[in-house]
Amino acid sequence: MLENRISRALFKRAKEYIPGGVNSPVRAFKAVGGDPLFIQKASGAYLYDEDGNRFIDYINSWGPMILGHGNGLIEEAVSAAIKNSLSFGAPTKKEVEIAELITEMVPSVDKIRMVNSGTEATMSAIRVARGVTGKDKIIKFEGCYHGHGDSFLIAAGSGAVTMGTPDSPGVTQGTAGDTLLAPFNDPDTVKDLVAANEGQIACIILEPVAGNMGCVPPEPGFLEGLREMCDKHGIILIFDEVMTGFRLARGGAQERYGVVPDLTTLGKIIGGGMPVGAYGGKKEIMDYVSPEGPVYQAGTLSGNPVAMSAGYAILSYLNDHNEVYDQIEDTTNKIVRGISSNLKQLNLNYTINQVGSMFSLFFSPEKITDFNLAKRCDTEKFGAYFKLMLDQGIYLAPSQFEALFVSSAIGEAEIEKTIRANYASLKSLI
Ligand code: HOZ
Repeated sequence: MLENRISRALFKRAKEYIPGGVNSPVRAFKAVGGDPLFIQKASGAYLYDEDGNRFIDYINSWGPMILGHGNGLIEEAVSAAIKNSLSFGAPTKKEVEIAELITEMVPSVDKIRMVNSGTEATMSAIRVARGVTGKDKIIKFEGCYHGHGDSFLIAAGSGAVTMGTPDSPGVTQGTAGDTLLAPFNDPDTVKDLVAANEGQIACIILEPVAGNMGCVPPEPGFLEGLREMCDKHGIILIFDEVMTGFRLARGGAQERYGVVPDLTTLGKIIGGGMPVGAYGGKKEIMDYVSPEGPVYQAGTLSGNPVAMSAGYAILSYLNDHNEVYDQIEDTTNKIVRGISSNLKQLNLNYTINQVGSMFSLFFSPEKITDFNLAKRCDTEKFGAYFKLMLDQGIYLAPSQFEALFVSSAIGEAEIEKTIRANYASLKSLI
């Protein structure tokens, strides 16, 4: 059993002053039971909590730490930037350099605007889509999560579904009415929605590989079909690549699947662990953004020099070291193969989804292609599994409805330990 006396005491204090004791809901461990661990530090593949326990990290800050924790390059870049002050609220050279780099790495992006989080990026992107098209409605997919902007908290995945509030109170009916919903991987419903709302739809937004209902890949032809539909009806296609950008390939899911969106939202890896988001796309669309165009969006800390330095350091590294993608995919393949073999040996028929270095073990025998199927998983069993893994030093996302992220710091020893812990955990659940 894990010794977590200090974490428990901190959680008790936190609950007095912070709603639910956390600054982001999934962290409260509500979906898996028990008290959250308070993390003190991390290094390479490992997290260390306040009680001195060590865990192999499969969250990696929900994606950004693709090179593991404490990467020297990023730390050096941040230290150098800090010496020049933490913030200016004025343009900097680093902003130009990172914009040039991103447009090189993600060819669909001609121009990019930096913001502070993925939520800001998606909120701004749909505003631009509405401004450009003069239309109000958007189509989103059930179980996709695009941050906590009002328009997206409808059938939302991630923490919203984990906490049982996929449709959050506080979102007005007017806003909700402009968000049309389709099941992920269901082009026919999208077609029907487009036909029933002809001339009213500004954009279709999706995670090209969903990571917020667990990892759910697009079925063959799904992304291509959306691209065609958008072209035919003058709808802007937005790929939310906050999770997949710079993770599934240098150019994100759009490179991996060869489908080009009009707008892309980014976050997580783009800041190397600092709070950063961004949205970008075709020049003619991005030129609608203020001060070039009429669509307003601004931010005091946008393009913050420290965050830009961290982001530039990690992106330049990834740009020059494409082999990282093969390495983390290979690591993930090994883990997934090990878990599959455990399932076989134990005669269990759970489902594993994987794309590159993202994966999920679903406690369900069904093929998981959408939110409804994901929701049919045995979440109680997942909770028990999560705790058993934690007890053996493996830190998974504390919800069935989140993808796991593999970093390049995970080596053979960690792979073996993870597979062994998975076997023991699954066995004790039978
Ligand atoms: N919404 C994030 C995962 N999809 C969780 C972020 C966090 O709790 O840090």
